[in-house]
Formats: sequence, C-alpha cells, structure tokens
Amino acid sequence: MTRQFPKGFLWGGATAANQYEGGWNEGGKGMSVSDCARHHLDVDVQDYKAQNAVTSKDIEDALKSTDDSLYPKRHASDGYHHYKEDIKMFAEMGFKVYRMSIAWSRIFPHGDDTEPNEEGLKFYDDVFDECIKYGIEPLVTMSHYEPPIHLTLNYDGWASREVIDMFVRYVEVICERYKNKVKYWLTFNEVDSMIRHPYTTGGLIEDRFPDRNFTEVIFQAMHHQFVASALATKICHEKIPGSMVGCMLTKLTYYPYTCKPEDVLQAQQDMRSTYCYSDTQVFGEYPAYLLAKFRNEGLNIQMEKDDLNIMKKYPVDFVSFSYYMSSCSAKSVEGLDTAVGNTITAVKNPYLPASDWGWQIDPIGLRISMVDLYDRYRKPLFIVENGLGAKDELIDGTVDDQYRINYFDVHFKEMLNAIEIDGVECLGYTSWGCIDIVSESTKQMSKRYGFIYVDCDDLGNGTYKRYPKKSFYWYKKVIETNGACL
Ligand code: BGP
Repeated sequence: MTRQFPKGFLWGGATAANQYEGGWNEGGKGMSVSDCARHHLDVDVQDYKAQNAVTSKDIEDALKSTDDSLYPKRHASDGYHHYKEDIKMFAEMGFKVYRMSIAWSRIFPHGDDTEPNEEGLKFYDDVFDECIKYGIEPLVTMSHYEPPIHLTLNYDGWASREVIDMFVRYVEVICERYKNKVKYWLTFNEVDSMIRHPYTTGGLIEDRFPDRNFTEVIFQAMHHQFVASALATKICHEKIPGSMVGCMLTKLTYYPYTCKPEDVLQAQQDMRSTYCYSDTQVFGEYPAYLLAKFRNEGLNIQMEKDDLNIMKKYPVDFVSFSYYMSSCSAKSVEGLDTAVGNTITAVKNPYLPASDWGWQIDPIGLRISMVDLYDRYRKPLFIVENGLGAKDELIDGTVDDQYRINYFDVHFKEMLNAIEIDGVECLGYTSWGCIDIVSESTKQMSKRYGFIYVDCDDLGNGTYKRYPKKSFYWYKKVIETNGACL
C-alpha cells in the first residue's frame, strides 16, 4: 500500500533573515549582532569555540570595518534583492509553507527607537504578499539571532530587563501590521542556544560582565526571553484570532553509550538539558530540575513578581524544533572520540556516519525525537529545521547532490513512521536553508543546505545567481505526491 503524509501536511523550507537577507545597511536597517559576526577562515572548522568567540574588541573592529568580505552575514544570499525570484522557485517546488524571520533591526534599527521604520515594515509586506500570491503560508520567527547591536552596546543585550519591553513593542508592531498575512509564528529560534552562543542569541559579550558569573548572566537573559515569549504569545493571540505560536528548540537525541546505569542516567540528564527550555514554554513553568540547578550552582536569577504568572498564563500552542543529529552520553568510559565541529559537542556514535562537519546522521533519531516530544507535550509538532550541510560543486549550471537526496529520503521515511505508526501529530516540515545561506556555526557560505545553489563564496564574491540542484526536482516530486514517491 502506498504511504502518504497526512492531507494538508505543510511541506516547505526555512531561512532566517540574518543568514539569508544581506542588505544590512539598506532600507533604513540598523546593525544587528549578526552583522558584526565575522568568519575565521584560518581557524579549523571543527573548532567551534574559536570560530564563535566574540569580545568587545571584535565588535569595536566590526563597527569600524568597511570590509564586508569578513562579515558574511552582511551580504548573505542577498535575499533582500532576490526574494521574488527565490519565492517563485519555492513555489515551483510546491512549497506550502516558508519559514523565515523578521530582522528586528529592520523594524526598529536600534531596538529602542520610538517609531518603527516604515521601509522595513513595507519590505516584509512585500515578502508576505509574494508568498501569498503563490499560496505559500509564511511561518515567521520573531527573533533568529537578530537583536540590534545597539542593545548590546547600551543595555548588555538580553541581560537587561528593559529589553523585554522593547521586544514587546516590536511584537506589537509586527503582529498589528501583518495580522492579515501571517498565522504561524515562532518566538525565539532555539531559545536554548543562549547557552552555546550567547552573543548571537542574546547579544551577550562575556567581557562586559567582569564581576559576574557568566552562566548566571546567560540564564538571566534566558529568563527575560521566556517572559518576552509568553507576552509575545499573548499579543499574537489577541491581535490575530486563530494564530498559532510555537516555541523552537534544538532537539538532540542522546543514547547511553553502554547499558551501564551511570551511562543511562547521563543520557537522561543530557536529554533533560534539551527539554528544560521547551518544558518551560509548554508547561508555563520552570521544571523542578532547572530550579534545582539554579540552587545547586548558586545562580541567582532575578524574577519579578508577575513573571511566573505570565509564563503560566501564555504557553505556546505547538512545539517546533530543529533536528540535525543524535549524540551519545558516556559517564563510564573515558577518552572517547567526540563529534565536534558544530554548536553541540557530542560523543561519537560508532554506528553512525557523519557529515563533513562531524554532524552525525541519524534518521531514526528523528523518529525517536518526534515520539518523545509528542509523548511529553501532547501538542502538535512542527519540524522547522533539518538538512545536510555539504560542500556542493556547481557543474554545468547544476549540482548533483544525490547525497542530500539520500539524507532527506531516509529522514522523511522515519517522519512518516512517527506519524503513521507512532501516532505523532506533525503540522509540517521545513528543511533548513532551502536556498543556500550563510552557516551559523562557521559563518561560511560553503557549508550549503539548499535545493537551490547561490553563486557566492565565503568572501561574498560571485554573481549571486540561483541554480536548482538535483534535489530541487526530487523535493518537488515528494511534495507533489505528498510523500507517496518515497
Ligand atoms: C541551527 C540554527 C540555524 C542554522 C542551523 C544549521 O542551530 O537555528 O540558524 O544555522 O542550526 O547550523 P549551521 O549553519 O551551523 O550549519
């Protein structure tokens, strides 16, 4: 019997303004944290820490620099000028949904401006109109590594409570403006990523807090985002009846490296480290084990009287997540290889292949993740990031990316198993970087995820012309047949 995805399943792709748009100083846009993040082509791509270390001096240099080739997110895929042809190509593939983000600094260039920037608002009106023209539903992330840099320099980013009010004002403006165009929203991309890259997620720079425990600063900033997220959910529901708001987490499945109880315990604890943020946003309260962590590590998180009530009152409607890999947890064995080269350092699983960047490829892990999340929350899921970062070669105007097709093929089959056999409710799937964009961890263009190739190198040289890869036609078929061709 032919198997298919449920009717109305939202197939599509995802990008984020900071990695796709470019146009960093056009249309009245202010500078964001990402516009100041440089690549380090001389540093080993596996050395994620060195790739992403940010000091105050780096930002000073970035603000002065006119050499955009060092700051790839300033040009990115130049979606700012190409979005019409890109959306047309998405439509050709049959996209039902396009996940994108709004750059906060296009709407409020400094974050604390009194009036929004009309040109920025108009830009997204045009983008949404283009989607709607083709019957593509926009799914919008309100904040995807895009805080205005002004907030870092003048308020210490999300460490400051005042930033909640600025974000709320931004959300009020975008929800009011786009209420007839956007139904699906996500508040913060990978809210947990504050731990791994506090600069791009929260606008935090460690050396600006010489007298404080930086872990405490990170959790304080995250607390502010939880409150802001709940308030954003409230605003969305009030302004846009029928709208759906999701949280967004980095989903990793952890396997015990052996069946020794200490490894199983370690895996359980590692799993909790991925759940604790979605627990907070779905149940509307901090899980006991996170509060215990605050206590045990002496992290003193300032919460105002009403914060917990707000979080409780406005939980999310659905659970979205990124899934790229699984990992192993080992307590009993020492000296194991690690799979590094990414935002998440993991113990290598000897049974799994890995991408060129060491990300372990595990389609069954996706099914396990879906089942775990659905069992835990009983809320609809949305897979909003997944895909294979690879070094593609453009030959004769196309890329023969059979490796990417193979990757998607096995992942889609496991998704279908989760839906059909395990009874998981899943609203849709948006592959990450459906058109090539700048990678977050490496800040390089040459780690590509797209069905569409963008002719541009790590330094921003190229024609920026778009070329459909082999996977473009394959994905089109998957969507057309709603998975029956798999
Ligand atoms: C997620 C981020 C994305 C994206 C993706 C792939 O963590 O939400 O912004 O970049 O990972 O990561 P990378 O670009 O480092 O390959």
